Amino acid sequence: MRQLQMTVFLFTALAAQHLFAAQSAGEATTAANHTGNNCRYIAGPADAETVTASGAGVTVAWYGNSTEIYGHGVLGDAIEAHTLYAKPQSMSASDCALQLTLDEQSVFEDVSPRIADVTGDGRNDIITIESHVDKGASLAIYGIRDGQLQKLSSTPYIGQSNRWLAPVGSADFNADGTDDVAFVQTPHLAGILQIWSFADGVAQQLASKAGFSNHRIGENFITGGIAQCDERPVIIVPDRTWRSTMAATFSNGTIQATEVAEVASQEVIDRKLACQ
Ligand SMILES: [Ca+2]
Ligand SMILES: [Ca+2]
Repeated sequence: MRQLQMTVFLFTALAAQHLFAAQSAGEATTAANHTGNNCRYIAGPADAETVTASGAGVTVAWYGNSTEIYGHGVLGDAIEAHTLYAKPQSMSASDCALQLTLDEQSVFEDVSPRIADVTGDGRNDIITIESHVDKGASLAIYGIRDGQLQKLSSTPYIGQSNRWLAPVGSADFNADGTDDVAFVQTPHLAGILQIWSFADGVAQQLASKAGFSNHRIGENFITGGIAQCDERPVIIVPDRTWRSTMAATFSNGTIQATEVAEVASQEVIDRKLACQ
C-alpha cells in the first residue's frame, strides 16, 4: 500500500513537473510570437523617441538595439540604432511590435523615424535614414507587408563612408496626390536639397539644388521643416552657411529658393513654419 502511495506520489510529481515545463515553454513561445505583454525590445540610443500617427498602416515606430559599428558620430555620438520596431493600426496595445534588424554593416543613422504614407496606398510608411559603413547614407522607406516589416524603397547610397543626409519632411510637391520626401544630402558639405517621390514604391528624384543645410555636426536634432500655408508646400531650412533662412518650393520640375530672413535662428524658422 505504501509502495502504491509512493508510486502515485512520484507519478503526480513527475506529471506536475511536466506540466510546469509545458507552461514555461508556452510562455516563452508567447513572448517569441510577440503577443501578450512579454515583449522583448532592445534599448536604442538614449535620445531616440517613439513616434505615433493615426490612420492605416504603421501607427507606432521607434529605433532600438544600440550599435557602435559605424564610427561616424555626426549626431553627437557613435551610438546608432540597429533595429526598427513598428506596430500597425490593426495591433492591440498589448501586442508586441514587429521588428527588423539591419545587417552587420548598416545602421539607422537617425534621431527618430517619421511616419507618413509616401507610397500612396493609403497605408502609413516609415521614413528612415539608413547608413552603410562603406557607402554612407540613403533615405529608406519601410512598411508592413504580409505582416512583416519590410524595406519598400530607398534612394541610392551616397556612395562614400561618413556621408549623411537629413530629412526635411514629406508633402505632395508635384501634386500627384502622393506625399514626396525632401531631404538635404551632405548638410555639412554641399548641402544638396533633394525631393524624391516614392509613389507605388518606386524611388524617383523630382529635383535637386545645392546650397542648403538642416543640421550641424554634433547636434542630435534636425532643423527646419515644411510649411503648408496654402496649397503649395514650402521647405524652410537654413542656407548652407547658416546665415539666412531659405524658403524653397518645387515648380516646373525644379527647386526655386528665396531668402526669407537674414538669420537662421530657431525662432525665425519656427515662425516661418507657422506661416508667420
Ligand atoms: Ca504607404
Ligand atoms: Ca507627390
